Amino acid sequence: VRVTAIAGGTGAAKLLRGLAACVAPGDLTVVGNTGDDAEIWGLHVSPDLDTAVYALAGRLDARRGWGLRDETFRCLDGMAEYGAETWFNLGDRDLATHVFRTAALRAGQPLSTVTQVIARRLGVEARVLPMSDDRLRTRLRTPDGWLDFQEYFVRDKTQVHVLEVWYDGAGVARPAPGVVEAIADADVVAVCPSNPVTSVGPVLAVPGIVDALTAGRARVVAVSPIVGEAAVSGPAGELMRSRGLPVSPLGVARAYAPWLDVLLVDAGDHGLARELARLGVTAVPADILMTDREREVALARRVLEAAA
Ligand code: FO1
Repeated sequence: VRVTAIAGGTGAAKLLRGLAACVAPGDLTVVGNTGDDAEIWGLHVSPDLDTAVYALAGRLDARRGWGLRDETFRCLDGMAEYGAETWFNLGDRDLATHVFRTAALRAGQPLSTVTQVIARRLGVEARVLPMSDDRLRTRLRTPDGWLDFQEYFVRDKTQVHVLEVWYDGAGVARPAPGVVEAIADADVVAVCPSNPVTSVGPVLAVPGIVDALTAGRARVVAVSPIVGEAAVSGPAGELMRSRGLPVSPLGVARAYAPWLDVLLVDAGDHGLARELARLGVTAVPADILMTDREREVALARRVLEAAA
């Protein structure tokens, strides 16, 4: 079974680990969000690509859900001594990834190539692709003006009111090489339980990706990042509201409806099955919280079964 996963950050990492346990490595492709990418200290940081790669390499810090296990932050301390901004916590070993990536990008390599090199060097056999090699940035309008995603998420800890979300560069971005093919040739497209607005939204904003999802023969299965009327983690609720979407699995289905076949929902939300069916989406109850490794694998299996 060929599986292509559309992935954002922390929630995605868990399902990706589960999928990697169920699918032959050559049959798993990850299409990662780059709307969260940021320039920190002059370095190109791709948080969601790195989260996917570190998770698949078995090196993700489990408690934080980002960065590397057994990390140290001595460079960060040094930057603080120089009075640099240190709200974005770059670990020492993680820095090597950003230095390596930035140098390759400056030498003219596309992000997709350097991502693949990083993944291979860390022993990841699945293919990890950025959604695009072109610059696309998620920006958020607040009463005090526009913020980059990481300013909103990390620096301001999401404690600002969001009026609008904008994908800067989406009009001209092209899917990275292999992305459209990975969707078109997949048997299953898994949409990870990531924020529909700031993790999956930027991927869908790249012209050509929704067309590939709509035209493809794959069964498209999403895992709801919402249980009841709240996000499992992060600001998905507030951001869905800013888009006029109900904060419920129904809102997730509405965001994905034209091409979504199946939505895995918490058992307590299965009462929404009829309304979901009206959107053309089949609700499948599942244990979607992935609180341990066995549940990650069990949920991945459920995704594959639901697709079959
Ligand atoms: N998230 C935080 O909440 N605080 C941080 O200081 C932080 C640093 C960081 C460094 C590298 C990296 O790859 C990710 C990092 N993240 C941090 C996570 C990141 O903001 C989020 O994973 C995503 O952008 C949302 O999916």
